[in-house]
Amino acid sequence: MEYPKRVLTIAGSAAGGSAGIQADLKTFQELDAYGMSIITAMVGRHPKTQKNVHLVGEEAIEAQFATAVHQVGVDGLKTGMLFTKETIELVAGLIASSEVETVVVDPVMIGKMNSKLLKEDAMEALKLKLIPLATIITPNVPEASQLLGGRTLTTVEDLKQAAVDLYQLGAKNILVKGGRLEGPAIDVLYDGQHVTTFKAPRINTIHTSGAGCTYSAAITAFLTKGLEVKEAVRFSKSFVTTAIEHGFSYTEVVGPTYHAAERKYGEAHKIIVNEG
Ligand code: PXL
Repeated sequence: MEYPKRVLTIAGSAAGGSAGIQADLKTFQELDAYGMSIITAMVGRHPKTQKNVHLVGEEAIEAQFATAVHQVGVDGLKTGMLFTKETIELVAGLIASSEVETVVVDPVMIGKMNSKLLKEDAMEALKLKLIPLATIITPNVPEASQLLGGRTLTTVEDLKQAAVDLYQLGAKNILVKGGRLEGPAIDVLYDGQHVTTFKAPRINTIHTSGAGCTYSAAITAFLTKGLEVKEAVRFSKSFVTTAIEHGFSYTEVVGPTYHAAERKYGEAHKIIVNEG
């Protein structure tokens, strides 16, 4: 039997199950990858203190890394919410000292409910230590804007320029996701030579919690299976678009995307790919 590829997420636990580690593992499972996790922080609001982010210490992160990377072995990994400068530096050092080649960095900064997922003083470490190790980074519009010092991004042309400029940070591929602009959901990929756009229809829903986590987890799984970057992005955008289309909520607030949607309904969204 051929074993599934081993994929690792290094991210925050989202107690509600829609985002972070939980979204990543559900995505890995749907795409037949063997999911592993390193929890860097736990997100869950305490009813009395209102504290929302609970950190995991350095030793625990190192221990999880040793188990996943040195004991089981990792074919590809992604990073999500790392929250502090110290965690970013630790994780970047661990990745750099490993032989893992497929590294997807989702530069998570702000959640859908406006929760803060990265401390302000962590931005430099993200740019200087972690992003240069990446096969691909996957910022959304606010994240790309922050990485570019607060630049306003409103059109697809702006996203193309942003992708080209972010390439200077040292990642091999830049995917700027345009889901937060108006009109169709157009994402822009720059690989150092060519700009490619990926277009999906806009889906009229508020239930998109964890969509970014799901997208980058899918990219990690597809890259680890050996797909070229463009193909991995195309398949992943299709997967996340179908998951968004079937998003739902158990509560009155923003709910999860439905990770099982593509499998359950046998649908895959057609993504329109254009060069230049
Ligand atoms: O969707 C961004 C995100 C990532 N990681 C964790 C989160 C969230 C959003 O809430 O909680 C742990």
